[in-house]
Amino acid sequence: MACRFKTDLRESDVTPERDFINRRALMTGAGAIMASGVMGGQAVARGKYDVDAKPNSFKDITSYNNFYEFGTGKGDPARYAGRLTTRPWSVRIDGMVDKPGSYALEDILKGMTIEQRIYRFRCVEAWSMVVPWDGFQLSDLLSRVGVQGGARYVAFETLVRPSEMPGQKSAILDWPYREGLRLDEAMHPLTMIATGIYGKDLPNQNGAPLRLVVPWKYGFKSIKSIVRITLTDTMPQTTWNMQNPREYGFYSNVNPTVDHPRWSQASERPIGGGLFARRRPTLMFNGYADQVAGLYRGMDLKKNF
Ligand SMILES: Nc1nc2c(c(=O)[nH]1)N[C@H]1C(S)=C(S)[C@@H](COP(=O)(O)O)O[C@H]1N2
Ligand SMILES: [Mo]
Repeated sequence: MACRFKTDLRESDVTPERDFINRRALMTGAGAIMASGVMGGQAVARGKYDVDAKPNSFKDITSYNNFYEFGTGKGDPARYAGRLTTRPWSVRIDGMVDKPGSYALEDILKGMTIEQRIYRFRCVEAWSMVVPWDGFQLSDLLSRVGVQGGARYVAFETLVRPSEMPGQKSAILDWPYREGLRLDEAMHPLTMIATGIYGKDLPNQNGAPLRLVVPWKYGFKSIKSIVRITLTDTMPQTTWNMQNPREYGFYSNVNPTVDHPRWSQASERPIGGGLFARRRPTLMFNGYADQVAGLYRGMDLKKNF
């Protein structure tokens, strides 16, 4: 079973205490999940994009969530998302692509290498978590459907199903939840479609069966339970920008020097350390500046917030 990071391995990267990191690979066809031979067992390799921080517990990651389709409270998704039917699931991929269509999740996963990455995930309300996501690069999927020359943006939409998503019975947001990326952001190797956490299928409250993860942007860019991906030549509408354009821009890069109108974004509270845990300074691009600053060279990030 091929593992993308095989060539990145060094002896010094192998840390036995991280044995929960069983890199997974999806078996073609059957959809069975198998730990990759190289990485199975006790000693586990670190990935190229692991952050140097202890991951949050599975419990933290799955009990303190934002998913307004299930309510606005942080505990609502864990309480109500269980009723969401996530199989079968398909994603419509359309717009400026060579092979538009409705793709069954099994077909998307077929042949896709599932990698694991330890990402720092930061919410706009100034809390942060470290999550061992499983998933694949969004660029792998986009390359498979063939992005046409004129495409410049990627738009995403979440499922609308009020019968299973009680929050959608109210108009707190204009459903479907929408997000968007510039094409180069979407094609960046850090940009991931997550399908799991800690080697398990993605829990519903975290956006099952597939959600976006953009680790250098605020959490709200990472749209959950995706049913549509559209390639376009115009900047797409995004939920939080539609809701409050003064507070939320299209880019939403983690940027400690740009305050949200109602709160500072210079520091963050790590989840899991208790309510009174020491806040820590927020890093530019959530700590991923070396990898992504180049995407924004020459842009005024105070205007393009
Ligand atoms: N469809 C949908 N996606 C969503 C949201 C939402 O309300 N609906 N909330 C966003 C916000 S504000 C955050 S911080 C993250 C939270 O992800 P997590 O619960 O996995 O930590 O999901 C984002 N994706
Ligand atoms: Mo958020």
